[in-house]
Amino acid sequence: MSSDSLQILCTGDVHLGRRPSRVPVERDELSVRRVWDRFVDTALDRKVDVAVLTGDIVDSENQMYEAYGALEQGVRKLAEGGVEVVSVAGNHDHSAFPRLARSIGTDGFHLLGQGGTWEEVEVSSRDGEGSVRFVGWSFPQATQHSSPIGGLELEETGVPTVGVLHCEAGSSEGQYAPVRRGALARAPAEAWLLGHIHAPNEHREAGQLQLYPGSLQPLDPGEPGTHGAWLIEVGPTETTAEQLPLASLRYEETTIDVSGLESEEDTENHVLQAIREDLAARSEERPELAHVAYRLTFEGRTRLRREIEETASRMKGSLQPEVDGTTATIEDFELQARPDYNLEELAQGSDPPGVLAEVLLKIETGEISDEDAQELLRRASKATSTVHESSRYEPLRHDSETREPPGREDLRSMLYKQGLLLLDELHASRA
Ligand SMILES: [Mn+2]
Repeated sequence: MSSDSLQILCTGDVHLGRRPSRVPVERDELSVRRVWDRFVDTALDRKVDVAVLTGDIVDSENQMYEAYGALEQGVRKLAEGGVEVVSVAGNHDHSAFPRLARSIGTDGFHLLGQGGTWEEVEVSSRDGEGSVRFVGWSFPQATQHSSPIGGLELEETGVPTVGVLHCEAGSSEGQYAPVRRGALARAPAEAWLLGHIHAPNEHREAGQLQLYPGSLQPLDPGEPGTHGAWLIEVGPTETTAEQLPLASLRYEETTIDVSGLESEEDTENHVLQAIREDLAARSEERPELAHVAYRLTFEGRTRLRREIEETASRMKGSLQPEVDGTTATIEDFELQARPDYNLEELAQGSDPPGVLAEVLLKIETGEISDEDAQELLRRASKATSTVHESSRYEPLRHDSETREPPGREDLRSMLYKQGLLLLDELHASRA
């Protein structure tokens, strides 16, 4: 590190108080708290100049002395160890952070932009050779429907500048501080360190770094891949970012080809071997990884679809192999493997399997001008809409992923899969 650059360790969306879903609950090393402690120790060990927290460090309000205590302890430890802490509040911890600011005071801890205003602070490197200006804005309440960037007035001073903000970058509307990337890029700043989106994303807009560090520990299967903190170096000519994979957990999506399998036992061995091989590679690459939760997709052609379904269901509940200290579970699976019989041949017959095969071919090829296929889609659409509109599932309609009922393509794929399972049944009962 050159003497006039400044090192930052950055994280956001830690959600202290939440538990990662669909992993063994008794495993303490998978808790968010443990990885937060690792973040604090890493900042101290590496003697970084600043720790930046981009919001949602605590999961939610009026809860959990435990979660708040972990935040307070970590921040104190950093400040006392000579690491300046620069933070903003997110939608989840809009009141936890101001409370922390009141209890810790300002020495070494900077909560920027309380009450939804913009605020600056200049921090020097440990050796006093370099300094960086931080500018940030905090959520004043749990939602913010307009872009906060309009209120930012930032003078150019010649000091490298880093913006810190919890927001939905790249959105023009939303309830969590929607901000256009172009608007961020127009601010005279070398980099933006952002929070709210849990997927890590190192984006450059017009040469400006716009970094989402992502959740520190992944919290559910929707957060696959490598997670951890980010090391940022702000130098006189460039700003670099590097991910430090501190997470003890990984959600992984893996495809397994089941073509050519002969028996149920074969299936179990094949799945186990695929997982052990993947696990060995990941464990060697990252010895501190404690657990991988796999979501398996079975592909290929096989006559063992029913057997694979049963075997995988059984393994999902019980399997827990270990390789070099890293354990694994099957969190879920999807059977996309196709039967090994020939639908075209079957469709020649006029018996029930023949009629069903004919309909499946039409659904598969998308030949939905056919009247029977149309009628099927209509009925499927009606059935799923009824469920979707049920008051019981009302909360799901607030989520962008489940706001709309299944579309035509989803329905077609659902019908196709169900049809194949029905065909398997017909075959089995005939054999
Ligand atoms: Mn958030």
